[in-house]
Amino acid sequence: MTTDTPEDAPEGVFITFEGGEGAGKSTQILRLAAHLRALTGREVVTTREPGGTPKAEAIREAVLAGVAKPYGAFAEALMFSAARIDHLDHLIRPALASGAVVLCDRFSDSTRAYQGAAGGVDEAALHALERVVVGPTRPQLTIILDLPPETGLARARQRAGDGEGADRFEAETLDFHQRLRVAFGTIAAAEPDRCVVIDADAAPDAVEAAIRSAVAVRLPDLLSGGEKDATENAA
Ligand code: Z5A
Repeated sequence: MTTDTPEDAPEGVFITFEGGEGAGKSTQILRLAAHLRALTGREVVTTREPGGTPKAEAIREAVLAGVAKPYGAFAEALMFSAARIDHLDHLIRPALASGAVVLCDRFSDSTRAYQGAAGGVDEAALHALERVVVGPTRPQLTIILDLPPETGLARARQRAGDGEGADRFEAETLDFHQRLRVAFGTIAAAEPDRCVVIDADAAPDAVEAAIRSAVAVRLPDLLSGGEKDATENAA
């Protein structure tokens, strides 16, 4: 498969969303996608990890049901990586090659945080795995939605309703979720050019405005084709 951008297409843009449970990633991805479509006229693809392709969605179902848990966090990292390989090959890279904007709900930072910092897998091993799996297909921008884990877990529980049980990771201890929050903060501090941390403990409209502003500042070329007024409103 070729990854060359066709001559008449703009370069693809890869943006990932990260954060703890119930941080508002899905909500905000849909809002940003609508905004970017209206403002730029570009094709905007929304997707998620684990998942995004039929094979990766099958892995998602298994891993979130806890199938790999008895084998340990490194085995889970391998499952997420297997899903990511299919997702990259069959959705993300082709979309970027065609010039689309790809908005992805979680990506390799989630492996670093969940299986690494919170799950105890050796950082160097995960780094090597990420290098092999992701290669050069790295996000230009990563939006980290930050909020206290208690708030995010309460949101996730409320959404699920009383009838549904927690999935493999929602069922982890509060301490695990606190380590996740620290881990995402550490990733942002280590890669400030790629990452921006947004306060997600605010009303959805306020979070949306902060995200639009960050995109306008960090990816000015993405918006340069859009109307000036709309860009100013977003900032
Ligand atoms: N995982 C991993 O361990 N390693 C990896 O490499 C990868 C993933 C890629 C995926 O599950 C799990 O896989 C995840 C990490 C692990 N852990 N878990 N569980 P998932 O996709 O089902 O879960 P999630 O990524 O945490 O998504 P989520 O729980 O759906 O949260 P969200 O997308 O960030 O939030 P939301 O759906 O937009 O909002 C949640 C609820 O809050 C909903 O009712 C909204 O209406 C509400 N909401 C949203 N924003 C607000 C604000 N601002 N105020 C109030 N209420 C709000």
